[in-house]
Amino acid sequence: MQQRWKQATQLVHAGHEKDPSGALVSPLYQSATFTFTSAEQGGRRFAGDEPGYIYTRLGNPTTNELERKLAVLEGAEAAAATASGMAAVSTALLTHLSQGDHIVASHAVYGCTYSFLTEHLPRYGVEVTLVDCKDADAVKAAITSKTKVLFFETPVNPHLDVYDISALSAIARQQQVVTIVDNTFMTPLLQQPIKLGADMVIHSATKYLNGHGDVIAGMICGSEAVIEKAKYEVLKDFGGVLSPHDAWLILRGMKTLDVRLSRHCASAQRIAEYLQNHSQVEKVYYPGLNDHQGNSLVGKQMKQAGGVIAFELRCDLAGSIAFVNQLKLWTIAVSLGDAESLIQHPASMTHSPYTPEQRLAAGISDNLLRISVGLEDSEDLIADLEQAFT
Ligand code: LCS
Repeated sequence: MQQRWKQATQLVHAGHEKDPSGALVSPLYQSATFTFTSAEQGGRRFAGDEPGYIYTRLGNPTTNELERKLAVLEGAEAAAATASGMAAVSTALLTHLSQGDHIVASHAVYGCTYSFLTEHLPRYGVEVTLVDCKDADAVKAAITSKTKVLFFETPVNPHLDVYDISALSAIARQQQVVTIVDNTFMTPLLQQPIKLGADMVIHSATKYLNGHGDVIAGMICGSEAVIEKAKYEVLKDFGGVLSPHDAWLILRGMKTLDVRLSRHCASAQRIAEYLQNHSQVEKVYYPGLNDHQGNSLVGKQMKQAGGVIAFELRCDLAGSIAFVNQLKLWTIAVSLGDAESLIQHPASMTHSPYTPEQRLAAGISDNLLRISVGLEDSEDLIADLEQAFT
C-alpha cells in the first residue's frame, strides 16, 4: 500500500510503525546495544536464527524506519543509512569492487568522491577510468571485461551537467555492469534512478533529505540482496553507520521535503533567470534554463531542475571573490539543500581535491561560483545579489 501512495504522503507516513504508547512521532531508540533474555537468545540472534536487534552498528529501530522510508520513496527494495554521504559512496562501491576490478566513473563528481575514486580505489587494486558521461559512446568504449560498476552523479556537482540515466544504465546492463547513481541534488521527489534502470542510488542525506543543516548522513538504496551485503559485510566491518539520533532528525526533516523542494525549485528558477539576464554574468548553469545542456531531460528524467545553480561572472577570479564577500544575506559556506541560501567557490572549496588540470578536464572553471537557493523569499535573495553587483 505504501508503494501506491503519492510521494508527499510517503514522506510523512512510509516506514512508520505505530508505537505501543500511542506516540504520534516515532520514539528515538538512542541505545548502543539491545538486551537478550538469555545467552541462548543472544546466540540465536547472532546466528541469524531469530529476528531481533543486537547492537546498533548492526541495526537500530530508528535507523531502520529511515531506511524503510527512503526505500519506498526511491522505489528500491531496501536501503541502508550511513554516517555521511562519503560513507554512502565508499560503502556502495566497496560492496561491488574487489582487487583487479575496474570502474567507469564520471570525470566530474563531488571533490571527495573524486579523491575516493582516484586515490583510494587504486590503492586497493581497483582500476578507474573517468569519462564525460554526456558522451554515451565514450562510456560504452570505456567498459572492459573487468568493469563491475558505472558511477555518476546527475546533475553534477558543481556545474550541473545532466546525464541520461536510462541510456547509460542500458549500456551498463548489457555488459553486466552495475549502475550506481548519486541522487543527492535531486532527491527521489525529483528523480528516481532505479525506475530509470539504475541498480543503486546513493545520497548525501546531509543535503535536501535532512534539509536543516544540522546532520551529516548518507543513504544507499538497491536490491534486498545488495543492501544485505552492504550492511552485513561492508558497514558491519568498516563501521560507517548512522547514529540513531541523526536518523531521527532526518525522519523529522523529510516530512517537509515536498514543500521545501517546491520553494527551492521555484526560487532557483527565478534566480537563474535573473542571473542570466544580468549584464555582469557571463554564463549560468541551471538545467531549468532553455540553453542548458540538460534542459531536454527536465520534465522527463527529472521533474524539476532543483535548487542549485552555478555561474561565472564577467570578471577575473579576484572580482568573483569580491562579489562573494559583498553578499549580506547569502551565507558563504559549502553544503547545499538547507533553509539558508549558501554560496561557495568550487575550485578553492568543494572541488579543491582536484588538481587545476583535472578541474579543467572536468569542465570546472576557476571562476565558477555555486549557489544553493534556500527557503528565504526570492525577492530578498535577488536584492542581495543586486547590491553585490553594484
Ligand atoms: N555526493 C554529492 C553529490 C555531494 O555533493 C556530497 C557532498 C557528497 C556526496 C558527500 O556527502 P557528505 O559526506 O558531505 O554528506 N557535497 C558537498 C558540497 O557540495 N559541499 O559540501 C559538501
